Amino acid sequence: MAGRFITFEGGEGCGKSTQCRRLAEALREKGVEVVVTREPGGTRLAELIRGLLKDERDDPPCDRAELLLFLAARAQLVKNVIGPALASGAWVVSDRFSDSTFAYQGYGRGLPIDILRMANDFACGGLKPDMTLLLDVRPETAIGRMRRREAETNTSADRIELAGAEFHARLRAGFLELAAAEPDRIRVIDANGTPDEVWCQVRQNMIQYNIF
Ligand code: T5A
Repeated sequence: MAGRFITFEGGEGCGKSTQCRRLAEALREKGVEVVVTREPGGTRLAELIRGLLKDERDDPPCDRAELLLFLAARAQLVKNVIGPALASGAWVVSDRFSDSTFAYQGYGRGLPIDILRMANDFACGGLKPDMTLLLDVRPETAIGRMRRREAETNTSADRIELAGAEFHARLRAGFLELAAAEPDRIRVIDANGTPDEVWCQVRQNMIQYNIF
């Protein structure tokens, strides 16, 4: 079977990483070769860029610098990891990809979407996911999960997580608008429930690939 490129998207605390892991495990149990990655990150250079983007010290990147850093990380990830994996017939499951740029830097930061699309196409050579699972959660659900995780892991919110309620509301609306524009590719999943409830919906969306 040909490789597929599946991405998970959503706002903070929506549970993407949890469902990425679960999908990868389930695919491997079915004998599918799977490469799991995340954005920003997934290569040595992209992980270094991730560190720069999350740096909490003074002189945070301005909106355009932030965009270009995300795109540089993506260009490297596509060239060195995602492209070769798909070419070899493996499935790629990615925690975030281009739709995060449109939502965060476009709807969130207010950079023009047409420029983002052009720059993003240049960065990733026009590569698009076969399917994107958008995990949609109510703001109060997301905040509750993030606070719980901070308490459990003794960490604090990062620069982007702290961007404020209005920013996060624009993000959520932006993601839903992206999904409405491409309903075949972007599937909206109600991610307010338990991990098992969310997984049922993820699995349901995989049915078209005749895997489960
Ligand atoms: N970004 C990224 C941009 O601005 N532009 C871009 O182009 C790209 C690619 C990445 C940041 O960069 C921004 C977006 C982000 O702000 P990150 O650290 O990778 O930073 O952050 P996130 O991608 O937001 O990932 P998180 O790990 O913070 O959140 P997840 O992956 O959504 O959630 P997950 O699975 O780790 O779960 C969070 C907590 O909730 C629990 C988990 O156990 C965990 O404690 N949980 C649930 N609890 C109850 N019910 C469920 N269904 C649960 N699912 C998970």
